[in-house]
Amino acid sequence: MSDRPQIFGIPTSTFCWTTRLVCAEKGQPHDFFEMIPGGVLDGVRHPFARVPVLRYHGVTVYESMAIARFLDRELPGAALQPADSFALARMDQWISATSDYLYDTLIVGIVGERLVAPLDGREPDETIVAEQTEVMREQLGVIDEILCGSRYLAGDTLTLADLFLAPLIHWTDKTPEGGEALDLYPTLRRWFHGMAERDSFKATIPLVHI
Ligand SMILES: N[C@@H](CCC(=O)N[C@@H](CS)C(=O)NCC(=O)O)C(=O)O
Repeated sequence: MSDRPQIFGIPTSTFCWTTRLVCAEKGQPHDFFEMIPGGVLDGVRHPFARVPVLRYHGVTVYESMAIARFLDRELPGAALQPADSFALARMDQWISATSDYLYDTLIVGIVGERLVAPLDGREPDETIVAEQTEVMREQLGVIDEILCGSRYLAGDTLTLADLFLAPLIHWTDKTPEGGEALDLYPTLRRWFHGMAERDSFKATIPLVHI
């Protein structure tokens, strides 16, 4: 039985990437196995046909927030969850907002139409792109305002919340609409630049060129 965290999923998935970032931030090696949503690999499956799934010491955990929190507690290395209850609530708040609202807009709406649709052999739906661009600008503005007041999303220390958001911004920046929207918010851009410069980010960045 492996004593390293084993993560099953797809490299481009932001949720999978976050769980890998947690391992890298803790300075702990992990093994990544490509498994499509709905797949079964080496006995590992997600009962709701999603990814990622973590297997560690023979136990499986799914849902990226559960995985991220578990890995942070379980692995040695600097804590990625604040001890202070208010800061912890802020972290949870931004993980939730990122995984729900921002994911729907940036990844499903913008990246899904601009980057994924052509790979699937279909034309981007320009109505969706136009609608979601408006929403994206508003949402990124909210994040920018937060980052004007603190270095990271939940205060002046890096937390899991930053590791949930950074992969979304990476893919968004690869679209024309996303790049333009990010240019409106220099503080958010600066935060992302800092995230992209981290060793953890460089070690886990998906090796695909879109
Ligand atoms: N709430 C889940 C969401 C995971 C999720 O939606 N993963 C995507 C990949 S980024 C997926 O498996 N999509 C497959 C589908 O929607 O059928 C988590 O946080 O792990």
